[in-house]
Amino acid sequence: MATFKLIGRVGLLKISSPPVNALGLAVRKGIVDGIAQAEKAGAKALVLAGDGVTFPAGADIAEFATGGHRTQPTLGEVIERLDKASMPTVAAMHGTALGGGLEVALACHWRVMSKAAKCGLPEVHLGLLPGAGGTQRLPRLIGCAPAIKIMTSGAPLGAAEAAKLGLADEVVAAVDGEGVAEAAVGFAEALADGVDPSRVVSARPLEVEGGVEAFFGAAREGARKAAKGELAPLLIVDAVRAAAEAPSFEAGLSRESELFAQLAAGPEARALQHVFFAERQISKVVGVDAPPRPIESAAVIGAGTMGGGIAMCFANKGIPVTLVDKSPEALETRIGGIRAAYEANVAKGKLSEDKLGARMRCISTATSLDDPACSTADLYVEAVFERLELKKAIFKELDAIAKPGALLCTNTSTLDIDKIASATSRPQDVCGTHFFSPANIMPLLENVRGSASSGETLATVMAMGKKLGKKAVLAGNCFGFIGNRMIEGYCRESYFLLEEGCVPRDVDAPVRALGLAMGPLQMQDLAGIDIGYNIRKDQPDLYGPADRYPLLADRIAEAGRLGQKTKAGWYDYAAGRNPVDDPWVADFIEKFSAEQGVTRRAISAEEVLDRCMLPMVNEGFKCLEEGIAQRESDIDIVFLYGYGFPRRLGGPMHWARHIREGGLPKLAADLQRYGAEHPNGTYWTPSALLLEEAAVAAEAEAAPEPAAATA
Ligand code: T1G
Repeated sequence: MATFKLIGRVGLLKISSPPVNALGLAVRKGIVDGIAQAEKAGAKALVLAGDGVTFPAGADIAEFATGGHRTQPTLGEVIERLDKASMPTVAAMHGTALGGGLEVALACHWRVMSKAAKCGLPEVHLGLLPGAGGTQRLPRLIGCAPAIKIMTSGAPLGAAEAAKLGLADEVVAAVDGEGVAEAAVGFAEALADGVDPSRVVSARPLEVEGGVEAFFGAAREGARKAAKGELAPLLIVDAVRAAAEAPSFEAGLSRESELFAQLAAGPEARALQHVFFAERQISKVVGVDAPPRPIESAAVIGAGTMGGGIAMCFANKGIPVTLVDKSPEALETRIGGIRAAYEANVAKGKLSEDKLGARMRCISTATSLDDPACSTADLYVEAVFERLELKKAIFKELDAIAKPGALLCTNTSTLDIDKIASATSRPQDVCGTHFFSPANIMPLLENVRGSASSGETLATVMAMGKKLGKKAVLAGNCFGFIGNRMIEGYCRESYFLLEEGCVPRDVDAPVRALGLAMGPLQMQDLAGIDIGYNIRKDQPDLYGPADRYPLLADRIAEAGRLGQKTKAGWYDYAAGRNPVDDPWVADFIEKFSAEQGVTRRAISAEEVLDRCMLPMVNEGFKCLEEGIAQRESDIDIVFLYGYGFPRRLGGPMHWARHIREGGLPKLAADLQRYGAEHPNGTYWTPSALLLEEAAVAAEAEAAPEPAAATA
C-alpha cells in the first residue's frame, strides 16, 4: 500500500491503493512505516507520491460507515507523524489531491504540483469538514478568507491558482505520477539539509483581517446564505475561527475533531455520503457486461425546444449532430435559439467565443431523414410531439435509412417504448432517452429499456449519457418510467388537498420546508398545467376504477390558466416568475369544492407533506419490485437531479428510510392509515416490498443491542 526506496539521499514513499489511493488503514500504516524507514536510512528528505492516476484523493469514505477511520493510526496521527518528521518532506501532487490527501500535503514542508493536477478540500460535499488538520493548516498557509472559500465551496483548484495562493511551491510540467515524483525528488535533492522551521505550517501564526468578531461573523453569515440549509459550511467557519482563537495549534485541532465528530454523526453526512456512492452506482447495469458501441455522430429528429436542447448536449461535447425537421423555418428558428443561448453564456463569461464557434460547427441541419448528414449517424434521438402514431411513423422511416447497429432512441416521457420499437425491424436497437427539460441544462437523463433492448444498446446509451455529462439512470418501460411515475401520486394528492381545504401555498409550503426547490403546484406552473391535462385526455386508461379523477386540475387548465407560460396557473405570474397567491384561484377552488359537495377543512402541514410524499415513496418501492428501477439509490439520484430534491436528505428513499421520524415501519403504517382515509388511487396500495422492508427494519429496531465485547 506504500513502498519506500532511497534515491541517492532522498527517500521516495509511493502510495499505491487503486483506484484513487484513498487513505484507508493499510495506506495509513504504510505512510507511518515509510517515514520510519526514511529516518532509519538517514534520508536527507522524504518525497510522498501517489502511484497510478492520482496523489491520495482523500480519506477512504467507505470507512466512515463502519468507523474504520478511527482505527489507529488515524489520519490525524499519520499527519502528526509527518509534522514531526526529522527531515524535510515534499508532497508530489498529481491527479486530484483532495480532502485528506491535500491535508497530508499540507503537513509536508513543501508541495510540488503537476501543472495538470487539481487539489481541494471537498469534504463539505460529504457533509463533513476537513478533519485531519485542514481547517487549522490551510488558513495558516494561505489566509483565512481564501481557506474558508476553498473549504465551504469544496471546489478544486488548478495548479496555477494553487501556486498563486502559496499552496503549491513548485509547478512542474510532468503530468503522470512518475514524472511528478521524479521532479519532486530533484526538488528535494536541492533542499538545504535539515528542516527549515518556517516551512512547518502548524507553527505559523494566523492573522485575521479586520478582527475576529467582524471577520468570522461575516464569514459565517456568508456561509449560511450559500449553504442551502446544510450545516457543514457553518462548522467549517467555526473550525477556522478556532484556529484563530485557540491558545495552541493542538487546541485548535481538538476543536476541529469535535466539530468533525458532530458532523460525522449527523444525518446530513450520512445522506451526502449515500449520494456520493449512489452517483457512482447509476452507470452500472445489472446483468449487462456488453461493451458500448462508439457514438461519434448523432441526429436529433424534431427541432422543437427539446430537440434543440438535446442537439446542444451533443454539440457541447464536440459530437457532430444533425438537427432534422421537415420545416426549414423551424430549423432556422431553432438554430437561432441555440446560437442565442450560447451567446448568452458568452455574455455571462461562461463560454468563450471560440467554444461557441466550435459548438455551432458541430450542429448541421436536414429537412429529411435520408439526407446523408442524417442517414450515417451512430445514434438517433427522436424528439417530436408526444403522439404515438407520429413517433411510430418516424421510427419506421429511421428503420429504413439508419445503418446497421445505429441506436434508435425516443425522448418520449410517457409513451410505451415497446410500441414505438414495434414500428421497426430492430427493436433490439431501440430504447428511450428521456431528457429532462431544458435538456441542455438539466443533468438527469432517464434511459429506458424496452423489452427487446439488447445489452449492447443499454451499455451504449448509458455510456452516451456519461459522455454527455448527464446523470444517466436506467429505467424500465412503464408509464412515467421512474420520476414521473413517482410524482403522479404526489401531484394528484395536491389537487385533492386543494379540493378538501387548502389553497396552493398551503400545499407547496410544507414541501418547500422539507427542502425541495418547489412544491407540486409551483412545479406544475413551471412545467405547464396543460402537460398533465393532455396526458389525461390522450391516455384515459391511465385512471383505473380505483383512481379518483382529478377534475379540479382539468378545470384550471380549461380556464386557460396553464402556469407561467400564461402568466397564471395555480399562482399569479403577472409580475414575473415568482408565484403570487391569487384570490381568483382561492375563490375558484372554493366554488369547486361547493360544487363537489365537499366541506372544506383546515389541513395540517404534516398531513399535506405526508399525502404528497408517502405515495411518492410507495411508488418508488413498486418501481423496485417491478424492476423499473435497478436500486433504491438510483431512485434517489432521479429526484436529486430531476426534481430538486435536497442532497442533504439523500433523496426520497433515503429520507424515508433514514431521516423521516419512525423510518419505514412508521411510513408503512402512515401510508395504510392515509390510504384508508383517502382511497384516491392505487398509489396508496402499499408496495409488498415496502411492507417487507418495513418489517425487517422493525425487527432490527426491536433486536437487543449486541453486548459490548468483553476485554
Ligand atoms: N474513498 C473511497 N472510495 C473512493 C473515494 C474515496 N475518497 N474517491 C473515489 N472513490 C471510488 C469511487 O467510489 C469509485 O468506486 C472509484 O473510486 C472511482 O471514483 C479526513 C474526511 C477522485 C475526483 O471527497 O471526487 O478526506 O464505483 O468514479 O470520476 O478530512 O472519485 O469504481 O467502485 O469518482 O475519476 C475527501 C471523492 C474524502 C474525493 C475521481 N475526498 N472522490 O473521479 O472516479 S473525506 C473526496 C472524487 C476526507 C478528511 C476527509 C472522485 C475523484 P467504484 P470516480 P473519477
